[in-house]
Amino acid sequence: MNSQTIKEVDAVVLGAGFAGLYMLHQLRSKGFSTIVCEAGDGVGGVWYWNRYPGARCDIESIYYNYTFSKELYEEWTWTSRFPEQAEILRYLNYVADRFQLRTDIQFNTRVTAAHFDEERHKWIVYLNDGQHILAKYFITGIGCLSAANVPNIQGLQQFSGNWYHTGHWPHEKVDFTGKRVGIIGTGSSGIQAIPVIAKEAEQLTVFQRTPQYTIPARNHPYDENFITETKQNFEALKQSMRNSISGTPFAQNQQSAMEDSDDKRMAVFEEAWAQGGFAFAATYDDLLTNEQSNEKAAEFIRSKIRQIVKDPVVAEKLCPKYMYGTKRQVLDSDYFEAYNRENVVLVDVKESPIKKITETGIQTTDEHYDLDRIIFATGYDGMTGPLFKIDIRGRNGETLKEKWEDGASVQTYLGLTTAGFPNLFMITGPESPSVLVNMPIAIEQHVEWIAQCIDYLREHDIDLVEPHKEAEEAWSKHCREIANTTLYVKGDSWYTGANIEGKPRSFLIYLGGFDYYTKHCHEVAQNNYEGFKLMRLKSIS
Ligand code: NA7
Repeated sequence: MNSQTIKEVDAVVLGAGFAGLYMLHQLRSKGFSTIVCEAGDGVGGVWYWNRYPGARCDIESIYYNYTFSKELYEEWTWTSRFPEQAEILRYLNYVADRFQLRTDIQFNTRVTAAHFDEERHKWIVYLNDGQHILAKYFITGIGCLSAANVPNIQGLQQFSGNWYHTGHWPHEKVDFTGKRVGIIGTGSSGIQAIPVIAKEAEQLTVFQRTPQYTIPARNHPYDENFITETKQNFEALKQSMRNSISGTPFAQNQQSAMEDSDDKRMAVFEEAWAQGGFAFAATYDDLLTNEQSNEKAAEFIRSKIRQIVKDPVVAEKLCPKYMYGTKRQVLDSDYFEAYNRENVVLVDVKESPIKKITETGIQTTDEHYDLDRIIFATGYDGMTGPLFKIDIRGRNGETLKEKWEDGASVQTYLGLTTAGFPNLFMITGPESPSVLVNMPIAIEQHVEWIAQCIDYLREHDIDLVEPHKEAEEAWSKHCREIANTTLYVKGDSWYTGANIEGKPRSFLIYLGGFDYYTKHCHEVAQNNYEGFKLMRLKSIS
């Protein structure tokens, strides 16, 4: 490539979301020169891009934040149980200012490629302006759900109205007043947006391919005493989250759903439903391993949908028939209630598929729907998608995409590194547990491990780190073996890649528990980075 070196640093980090900001803070505090490249013009990552109406986090705010700084935890006060996008974005901006991170973030900078130069033993990180940065370490903090999926539906270019993807929402407010709006997709994003847009739009048509098991979030403002007590309890909270199975302080009930009588189980489900949030998922420990238990949970939620939705035909279309939890659990605020409004129409696109988009709306096999606006809440090419968007090449010019055969045979060691790509680290990479863990807590663990590793390399005069092939084969095998004992692998979701046409099916999340994962990563480090090749340049050349 004809490109100029504009800088040489110890590390280039991709993305200024939760991962990139903390990675920068950690590396800088250890004295490593670091540049964060961020495509947007501000910090926030997923919370910078996802500005659709109703966007909020579905992990409780007092848990969904950094824990590395007690002072930071005490300074910041969340207003409600489930924080809205704008509040999380304010928090991340506060963090960036509080730790003076902006000076080392290069905004409006998209990394197009990163090639490992085997002569210089450096990463050449190519930017969208044609220039490049040289770095010893290349660290991705680009999230697992950042490569938007806009389905290839014939005719989109002809549509005369505006269209949007929830993950690339305009920064200015989109006004739906008096508009006929169509929304495709009923995952977390669609389910959050639908009740909000329904209140504003003249008409909202929901194009549903697969219904969802969604649980009421039961969001509410926090009261002052609760916040004070939580802050006073910071150290215990931090430890319980960092040593937990899911990065939250909740204990999982250790019992099978089949051990309780029907009445008792109903009472347990009712209580969790009333409590809202992820309490439902924690009611029994075998909802995702035992099909009978799973069906009990599924039928409970279906019964709730039938109670809430007044039109029985619509209610039936909204009732999922696949196994509960094999798609990511969704939390909602008055989602099913929205279908009782006169201006909301549900179209089942499995029954009558979308044929094309026309100049004036969406044509299904049965009917044409006149629309002024179309929203794609169609999700993401998860896990591998963001990495494959960048031309990442390791030894012998091999791309990550080639090595992983387009995602059919992903191999990593600890979900953090991969053989053939020295000094590359992935925060929340495939085969790490992070997407099923409270993300900021998972990110802190990854970031601290990577920073300690880099520090160790400097201390021991080591230039390159790369996993042994056998170590990564064993890790990938271990990940798959655990996944295969669960029902997750049977579902069609972004977890398995089934949501993307033509994507090879594979389950790329470590399910052995965040606590075990953390302990294992720690032991690897304690054992002088067991499973890794640690190389000195003088012994290479
Ligand atoms: P999700 O959860 O992947 O949901 C995407 C939705 O879009 C889902 O209902 C899909 O149906 C639907 N979809 C995707 N492609 C199409 C086409 N071609 N036609 C019709 N419908 C389609 O993405 P979200 O953005 O909602 O949530 C992502 C994550 O963000 C979520 O898991 C949380 O972690 C937060 P399908 O189910 O594939 O049949």
